[in-house]
Amino acid sequence: MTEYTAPKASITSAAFTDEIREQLRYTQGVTPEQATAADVYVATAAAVRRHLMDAWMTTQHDMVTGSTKAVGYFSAEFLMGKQLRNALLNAGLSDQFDDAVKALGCDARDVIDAEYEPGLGNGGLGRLAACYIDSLASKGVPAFGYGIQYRYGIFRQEFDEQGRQVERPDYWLANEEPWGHIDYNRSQRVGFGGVVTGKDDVRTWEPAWCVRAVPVDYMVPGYESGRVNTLRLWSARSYDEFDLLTFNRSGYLAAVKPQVKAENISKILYPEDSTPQGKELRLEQQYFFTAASIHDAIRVFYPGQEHPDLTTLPDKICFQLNDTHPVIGIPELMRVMIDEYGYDWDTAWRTTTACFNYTCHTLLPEALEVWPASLIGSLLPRHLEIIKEIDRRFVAQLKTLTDDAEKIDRMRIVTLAADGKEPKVRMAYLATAGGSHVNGVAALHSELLKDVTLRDFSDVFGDKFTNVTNGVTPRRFVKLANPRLSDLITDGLGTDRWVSHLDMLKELVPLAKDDAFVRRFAEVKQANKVDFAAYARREYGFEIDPNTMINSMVKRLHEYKRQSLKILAVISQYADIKSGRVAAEDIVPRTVVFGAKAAPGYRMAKLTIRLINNVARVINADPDVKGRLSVYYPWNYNIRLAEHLIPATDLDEQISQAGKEASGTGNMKFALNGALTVGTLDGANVEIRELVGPENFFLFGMTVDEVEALYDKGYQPSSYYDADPRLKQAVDMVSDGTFSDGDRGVYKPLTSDWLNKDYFMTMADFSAYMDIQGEIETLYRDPLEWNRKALLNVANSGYFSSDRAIDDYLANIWKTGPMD
Ligand code: 26Q
Repeated sequence: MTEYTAPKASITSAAFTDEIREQLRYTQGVTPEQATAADVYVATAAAVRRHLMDAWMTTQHDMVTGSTKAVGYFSAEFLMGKQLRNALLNAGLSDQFDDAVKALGCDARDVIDAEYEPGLGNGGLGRLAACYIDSLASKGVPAFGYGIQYRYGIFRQEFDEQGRQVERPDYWLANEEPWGHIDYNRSQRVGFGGVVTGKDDVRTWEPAWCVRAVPVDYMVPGYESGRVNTLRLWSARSYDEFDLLTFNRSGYLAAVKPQVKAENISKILYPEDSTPQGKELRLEQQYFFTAASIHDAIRVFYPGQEHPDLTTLPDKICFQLNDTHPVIGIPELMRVMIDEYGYDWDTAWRTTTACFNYTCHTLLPEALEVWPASLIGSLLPRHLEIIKEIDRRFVAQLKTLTDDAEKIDRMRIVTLAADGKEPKVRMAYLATAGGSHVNGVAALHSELLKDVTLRDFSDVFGDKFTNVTNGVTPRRFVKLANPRLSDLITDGLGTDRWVSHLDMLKELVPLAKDDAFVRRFAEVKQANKVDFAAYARREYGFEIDPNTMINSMVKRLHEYKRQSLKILAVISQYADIKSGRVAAEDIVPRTVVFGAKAAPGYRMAKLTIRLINNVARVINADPDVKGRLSVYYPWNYNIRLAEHLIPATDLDEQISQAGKEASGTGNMKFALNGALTVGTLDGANVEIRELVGPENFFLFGMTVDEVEALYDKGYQPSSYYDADPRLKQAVDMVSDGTFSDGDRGVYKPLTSDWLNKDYFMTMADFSAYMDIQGEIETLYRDPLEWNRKALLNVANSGYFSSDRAIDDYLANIWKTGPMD
């Protein structure tokens, strides 16, 4: 495959400044003198879009007329982060922008800050989708991202006086949003409810109500590829079809009710990130965006054709299902082909299974999506019929392959109505049966998927299963977030090609022997820490000492991720100093930074947040530990905070219970930015450790097998509490009111869970976790050696580029590549 590179935007700073001025004047209607930073932001965004427009149109044209198969990445979440810097970088306009804002008399930072961060995702899965569409565009692969333009993104997190999480609505569209282009002329009709009529072979679905799906298009510019793909996010609108009868009879409010119902569909992102709740609205969202997207793909690839040959669809586009959220797309494509275009079942099934592939992001059984058949039946009656028929044929197929009746029952897509339980539809099974490939997101995870979660399926359809280890985009998370490190890398390698060929970082390995280079690396880290301290002061009012070890744990708050383990270790170290067992001068000064949102209904997670905040309050106010140990919990962890914190971090925490974190992607971002990891053998940690070298990774804790064995043996968390006085003291301090102004009741649910249930075995791993701290401190006392190892983490983490992950998808799943 040849690399297509369009000429870089060659425009002078003066010309770009004029373009911004023109946008200010003719779009915003303000003079440069009147313009605020927010005005300049909007004008710059418009100017950048204008620059990308030709490449965008060429890309779309080439995609439709060319012979390269495209990718449709279906995801309920795209956690994009702010767009301006990234768009400038990929449009080749970064320097021009810096000059232009100066010429316009404003501060680049104010302009960047004026953009409100879109939070259309919960965490890892949503951010992964954003990284992947960046890589697809950067490789010149024809691709669409398809999702939902929620009106309210992930909630804004605040903390109250008690340290409790408070959720505030995130109305990100309150101000002008210059990136999305609403295309009313390419809307799609999506139906819901109603009845199905007709004979067996000709069925007609008459929906009871319809929603208008309006696409909002975002340009996705590739880095140095000259290509600009599309992220198409659907917004739900109502058709202005007032039922006049209703209008006359029950008045205006009743008449606008359907409007409200329609527009509700894309109103809010569900803030649960792993325990799906069977909410009707959630299913409506899923069907809404997948149906609109499938129809859109047909419109795009068969323009103006009344009788398209849909059997060629798999040659034109394949659909990647980002977890089970878009799986309802499988019966939808079946329905479209059979009911709308008259294909027979077998043809429709061949086409559908050739189009779809499914990525699983979990191992937690409770996170596998399951819908009551009755709910699907009332919302999507035709789809339920089709799902049942898929299930019927699937069971028949299984009977030809195995005699094991129990196994067949276990594999049913629609569960049998047994023991008074109503039938349910298992979306992961539907995805596995209805697509060509199933992949996990890290080597260990993919193995466990085959061996545990989808074991029966891998026995029967072993060929479908594969692994694609996650990756992150080096553009946003290294080049933009860490300009100092980027310059050092470019200097070390003598080229900046690494930004799109991240495996080149390997060539830094020899430089880890060069003390002078390691010192330069250390200076970069130190400067980033100073920057972060300033940022934390400005944004949060924190006084962080950049001369301490910055030790970060940022991710969603979940029991399996074990923020509890970290906070107990912090408490234990605090207790060591308070009791005089350890002299404050003898510990390595450390600043622990947490960042995490909890699902609003997740009681244990929210109580953990409260605990962390109160531990921070007590420790930071205690003169006995001042300058030695401090804890900060900046609220509302988001992409922007990640971009500031990650480059400044010395030590990253990846301490989930082995076998629970599918992959993790924060771990990759930290390693690429020269943090060392303390972690368990879980998710992608396993591969990070192998690649950076076991000597450059702080490993602790039980393995998957040891965890299993302990469950089997009968796990008793209190025995660990009894056996390790450090653990006992830490837990007791949580119980005795030290962190709740003497109130012994507040954390009872937490402490009693730790001692009696502790499903994720925090107690069992505590001692090992404490023991590794000694090693961490010893190494940190030797800055040259610490930084040498940190540099080796950078040098050996090139594999974790999302460009490599996309190469794997292209080669093993999608079987396509860059456009000619
Ligand atoms: C489903 C149904 C109803 C409501 C919510 C949901 C829902 C929403 C989001 C379920 C799961 C999610 C998100 C899951 C997620 O982010 N998983 C993470 O994916 C990362 C990318 O692969 C991995 O690195 C993480 O290990 C995994 O936890």
